Amino acid sequence: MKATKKEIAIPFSFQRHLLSVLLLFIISVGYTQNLELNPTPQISNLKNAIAIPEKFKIQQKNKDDATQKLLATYFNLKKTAPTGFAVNVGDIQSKFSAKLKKKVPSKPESYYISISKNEVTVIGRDARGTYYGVQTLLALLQSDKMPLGEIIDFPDVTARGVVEGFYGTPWSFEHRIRQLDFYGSNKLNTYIYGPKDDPYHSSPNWRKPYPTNEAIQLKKLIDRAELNHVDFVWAIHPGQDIQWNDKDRAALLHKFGLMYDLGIRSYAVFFDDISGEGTNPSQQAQLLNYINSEFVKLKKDVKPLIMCPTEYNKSWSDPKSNYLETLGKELDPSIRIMWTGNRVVADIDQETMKWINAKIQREAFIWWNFPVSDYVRNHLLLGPAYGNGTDIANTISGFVSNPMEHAEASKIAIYGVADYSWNMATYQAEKKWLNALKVVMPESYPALEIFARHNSDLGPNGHLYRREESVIFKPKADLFLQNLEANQNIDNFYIIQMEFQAMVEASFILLNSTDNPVLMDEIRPWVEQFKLQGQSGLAALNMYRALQAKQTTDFERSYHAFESIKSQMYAIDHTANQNPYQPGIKTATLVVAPLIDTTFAYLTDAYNKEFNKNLATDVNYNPHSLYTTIEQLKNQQISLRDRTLALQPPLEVIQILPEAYFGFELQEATHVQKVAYQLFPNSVYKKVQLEVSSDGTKWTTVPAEEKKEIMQAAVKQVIKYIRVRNASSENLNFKVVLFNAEIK
Ligand code: 14T
Repeated sequence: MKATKKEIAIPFSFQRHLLSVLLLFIISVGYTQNLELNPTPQISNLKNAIAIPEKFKIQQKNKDDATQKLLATYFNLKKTAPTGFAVNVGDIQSKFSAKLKKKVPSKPESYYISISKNEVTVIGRDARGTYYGVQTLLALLQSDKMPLGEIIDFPDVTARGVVEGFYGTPWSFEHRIRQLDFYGSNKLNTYIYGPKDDPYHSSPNWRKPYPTNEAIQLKKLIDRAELNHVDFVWAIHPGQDIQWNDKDRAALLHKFGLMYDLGIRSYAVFFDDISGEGTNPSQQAQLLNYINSEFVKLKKDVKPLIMCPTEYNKSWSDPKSNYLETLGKELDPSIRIMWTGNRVVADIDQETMKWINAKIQREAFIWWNFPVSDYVRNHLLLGPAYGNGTDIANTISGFVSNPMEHAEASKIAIYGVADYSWNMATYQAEKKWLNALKVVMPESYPALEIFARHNSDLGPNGHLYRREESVIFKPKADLFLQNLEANQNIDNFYIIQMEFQAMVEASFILLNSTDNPVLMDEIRPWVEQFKLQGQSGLAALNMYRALQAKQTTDFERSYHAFESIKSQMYAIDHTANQNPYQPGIKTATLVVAPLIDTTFAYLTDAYNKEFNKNLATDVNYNPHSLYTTIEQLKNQQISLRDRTLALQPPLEVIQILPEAYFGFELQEATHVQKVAYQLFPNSVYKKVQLEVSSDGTKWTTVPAEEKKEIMQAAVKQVIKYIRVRNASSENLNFKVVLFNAEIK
């Protein structure tokens, strides 16, 4: 149990009663469970519920503005009743009995609550602890009954929250406001503002002040963060063009000063995703130490600096460079260093932490790249937040989640992160996930559950990160296919049918729901797609029934219905969410989609054989493949849209050795019309060649012309292979921005 942890000073009186508390804890678990407190309190010893009091006598000892406003959302503070249920709120400096004060853990942000028949007392270790105590009290008041007893609570991890650090459309002002409120009520204390697409965060405009309108908006967010006791960490990303000189040093300090005037009291400097001079660890350390001594320390009210290193994950850390060791040695020990784990996208365990902490000589600040979807933008990641060790609390200085550009949908994962980082040992991913669904959709959560259960995996991707999906349904789908393909009786036909029906019904319910329109605005095209997908499943099952009964008319009707549904799905995939990276709308890709497509192909084939027909067995199938020698590209997806075959471009810089290449292998020799590719920087155009071949051995160079940074070539040949090859003798580093071929 938590009370035995040695780094937390537990009051002596409490230790004496450890055993009885343990017993009470076990007895009260059944009760506290339906309270759905998030995060789960460390020690809650609650029993004997009373009716929720109606008249409150507020005895204010609290001076914190945020807590005051929070109390005012529930209690009438202006006109408190002379008698009634007494509410005593204050921090450890306030007037409370020594006996009660002793119960407050010594850890920052901790609080103690005692509830009796006549009164409740909330004492915080500090202002934030008091605020959290009141959040817990208000959550208790939301339930049907008010429990009696006590709660002793404190966070496991110092900094807990979210880093808005993804590529793509940054969150809107309204979304950020909703997020900050959500963090407050779930005891998350950190919001790191670092959207890759804010020009004033990154090169070259990091030096400039925000224009007035942007500054006004930011100020409002900063105030909102304060109201929620969230540290608004403003991040700067100067590495791509920073000069290691006094001028840029001053520019950085100046920008920090401007942000200070807007109300910022926490800062981060990101050196991720850069190349060149900016990556030098000694220079980075010098600059940060300078900011630390000339700004952070002088201001007194500024929190410790956070930095994101260039080598921010193990797979990118070059053993020869000594980059991380240099930071470890040279960076002031008060500066926090971020880490994403063994890979760019990874879950964190003890091993991960041992490795990195030894190198950087401090506890790494975890940047968890979940549920971020900027490298699989056609998917929604709505599953539970699982996979991180529940034994790493003492080895990290922070834990923040990098979310999806869909802010509201990201709350499902963030809710779990709030619990995980507050109380790791008791964290149950699945249980918290179910609660989260209720929180984001208080009415339609059963429908959301069906949708979310089937929309959690990312599909194959360059980061090799996958999530479980359709877990309960998978064995049923497997059994169905096994029986189908063995030509055996399908015992669980109705179970499969019910699932497809549930998909359709859940979609209708969601599309008509009003309990979270903000969420629906984000996920609507995926729900539309999911509805059609369920309907396509039902059509496939009808094909099965018709084939069994040898009803050819019915079979062909269902077959054509299936085709028509697929063509509607194709239309959605080609109109909604048309970003240049992973355009389109994909749903239930891990289990449900293959089940439906395999069933359809199998049945059509069987029908063709039995009735001597020639119906097509695949719909929307892309027969072409990626053709490359470059490891970093091998897991990249390719798409066929209308007649254009396209490589879905990765975000990162690709290393390409002499003679290495990337391109397409077409299913058969095909008439290729136009090819276009864009690489960054453009200077590499001189060093690569566009080539085509009909057998993969004899290659012909195709001349290409640069138009608006894009290389374009008219091929007009029947060929099977097409590629861009490094024709120089150098190792090239570039980003593939675009590569596509128009085929007949
Ligand atoms: F800074 C980091 F810790 C980090 O993870 N940076 C980015 C992040 O902004 C992005 O959302 C995330 C998921 O795509 O991964 C990092 O992005 C990349 C990934 C790459 F492979 C940036 C450059 C890359 F080469």
